[in-house]
Amino acid sequence: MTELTYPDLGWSSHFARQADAGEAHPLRLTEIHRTRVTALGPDGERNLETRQGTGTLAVGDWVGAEGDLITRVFDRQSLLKRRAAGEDSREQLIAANVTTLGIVSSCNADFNLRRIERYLVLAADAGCLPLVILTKADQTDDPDSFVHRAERLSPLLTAIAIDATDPLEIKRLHPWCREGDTLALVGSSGVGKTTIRNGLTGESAATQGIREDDARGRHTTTSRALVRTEAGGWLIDTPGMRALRLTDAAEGLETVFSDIEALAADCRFSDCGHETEPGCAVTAAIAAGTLDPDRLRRWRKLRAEDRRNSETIAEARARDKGFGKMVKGAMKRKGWDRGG
Ligand SMILES: Nc1nc2c(ncn2[C@@H]2O[C@H](COP(=O)(O)OP(=O)(O)OP(=O)(O)O)[C@@H](O)[C@H]2O)c(=O)[nH]1
Ligand SMILES: [Mg+2]
Repeated sequence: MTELTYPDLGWSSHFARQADAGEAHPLRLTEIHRTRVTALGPDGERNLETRQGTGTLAVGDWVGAEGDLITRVFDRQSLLKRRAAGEDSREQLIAANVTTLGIVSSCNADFNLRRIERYLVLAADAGCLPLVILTKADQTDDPDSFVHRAERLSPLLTAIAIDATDPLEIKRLHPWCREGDTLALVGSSGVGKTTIRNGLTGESAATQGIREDDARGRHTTTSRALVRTEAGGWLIDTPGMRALRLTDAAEGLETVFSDIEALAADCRFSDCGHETEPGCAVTAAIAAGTLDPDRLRRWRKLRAEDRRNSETIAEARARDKGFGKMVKGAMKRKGWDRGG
């Protein structure tokens, strides 16, 4: 790889302000493994270790290190996180210091407005711009209809339909991955994230054919990685997500559903449930036809989910603490805490 400068790596005044005089050269994390991470600096790639465990680090993070040991993580410009899948209630970091979240879906059965909207909340909450990338435009007669339906979700949203296997069409994504930019790709398995990655970087990372029956792919990419694009910026490819579970996303919800939140502020009662209360501005807007009842339903659902997931984490922590206290108490009663 040719020599990289700090601006090449995405370093900006946001991070420079946090650096101490005489601090060792900061590095950017490109891959995270169970016990070690890979980092990139102007001098090239290095393996680093951490005392805290790698769970609190994200691909795209800027870190300071002494020798091979990470000593600090710079405050992030943006952070994408979700609640882990399955019974696990932990928060999982997806990527850090991302400028644009590329929400990848295809012009086929994968296209789902509710899922895209969920990713919009993720982007707004993380503090990055959303870009909807609709692949497999070559497999439909009317890619524009997919673009229009996606863009109707938010006035600030850009959607692009491309054939990701066509190098010329891939170039339309260059404005989002120029020098200093970091574009992270998320979406279901098989939608073409790695195909876009290969088109933008000139690499040939593994992609896989999808099953014909349900338009869903097998998981081909198994870990996240920060890679340089030919346009000069960075790209983070991620493994396909079966379900995105939001966590602590109240701010993102407020941004994506700002119209409903603004209406709710005009309700007569501050704790209005927008059901049958008198003086409800939300139900009035639905009656007047200015608010889509489906949008209200989606907002309710996401908000309920976010509250449930965010609470679960707090509760899990409280439970852990409670359990710790109980164990300590029992040990004290048995005299085990005095080394007996
Ligand atoms: N015709 C066509 N095929 C595409 C397009 N984008 C991706 N594909 C194909 O779809 C399949 C899956 O693409 P991948 O890039 O592996 O999908 P992915 O999103 O990285 O999947 P995971 O790594 O499992 O999350 C491959 O066979 C690609 O060649 C497109 O725009 N048009
Ligand atoms: Mg992939």
